[in-house]
Amino acid sequence: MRVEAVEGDITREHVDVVVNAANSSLLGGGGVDGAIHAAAGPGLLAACRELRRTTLPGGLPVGDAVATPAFDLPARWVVHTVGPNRHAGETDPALLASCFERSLEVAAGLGATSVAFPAVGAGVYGWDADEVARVAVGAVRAWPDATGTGTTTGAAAGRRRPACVELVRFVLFSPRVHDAFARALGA
Ligand code: AR6
Repeated sequence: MRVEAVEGDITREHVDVVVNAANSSLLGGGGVDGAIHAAAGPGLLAACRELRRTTLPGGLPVGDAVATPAFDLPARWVVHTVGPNRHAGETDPALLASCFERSLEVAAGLGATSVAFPAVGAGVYGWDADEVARVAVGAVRAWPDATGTGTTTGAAAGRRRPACVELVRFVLFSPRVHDAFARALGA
C-alpha cells in the first residue's frame, strides 16, 4: 500500500473513497464536512438522513465509519467518520486511530483501491496537527490490509474482503498540516 501526503482540497480528489470528518448526527457541519456536502450536492444529505432513519437512529458513534455514495464528487463513495471532540473531553488517541482503521475497513468492504483522508480531528475538534498525523500514519501503516496479505484475526475477521486498498492519500488543507503529515510519514 502506498501512503502519501499532499496539500489540497479533498473535494477535488479522483479516488474511490473520500473520507469525511463528520459529527455523530451525519447531518452536516462546517470545515471539511461542509465542503464535502457543498460539493457533493443535496443527494449526500438525503443519503445521510436515510442512514439516520434506518440503520443509525442514534447517530454514528465516535471512532466508527459508514459509507454513502459520493453523488457529485469525483469520488465513488464518501466514508463518514466521527473524530473524538477534545472540547468535549474525548482525548483518547485510540478513538482517533479507530476513525482511520474503521474507514479503511469500510473502504475495503466496498472494494475501494484508493482512499483520501483529511486530518480528522485537527479542526473544530481541537487535536494538534502533529498528533493527528502521528496517530493517522501509525493507524494506516499498522492496518492489516497495509501488508497486502489481507489476513486478519479477531473480531474484524470475516468483515473484510481480501487486500485491495493500494493508495492512501492524506489531503491536507494548509501547509502547516501538510508539513505535520510529511514529518510523520518520514519518521
Ligand atoms: N479539504 C481537505 N481538508 C479540509 C478541507 C478541504 N476542503 N476543509 C477543511 N479541511 P474539521 P474535525 C481541514 O474542523 O476537527 C465539522 O463541523 C481542516 O483545515 O473539518 O474532525 C463536523 O461537522 C482541518 O485540518 O474536522 C464536526 O462537527 C481538517 O480538515 C466537526 O467539524 C479537519 O477539520 C469535526 O471536526
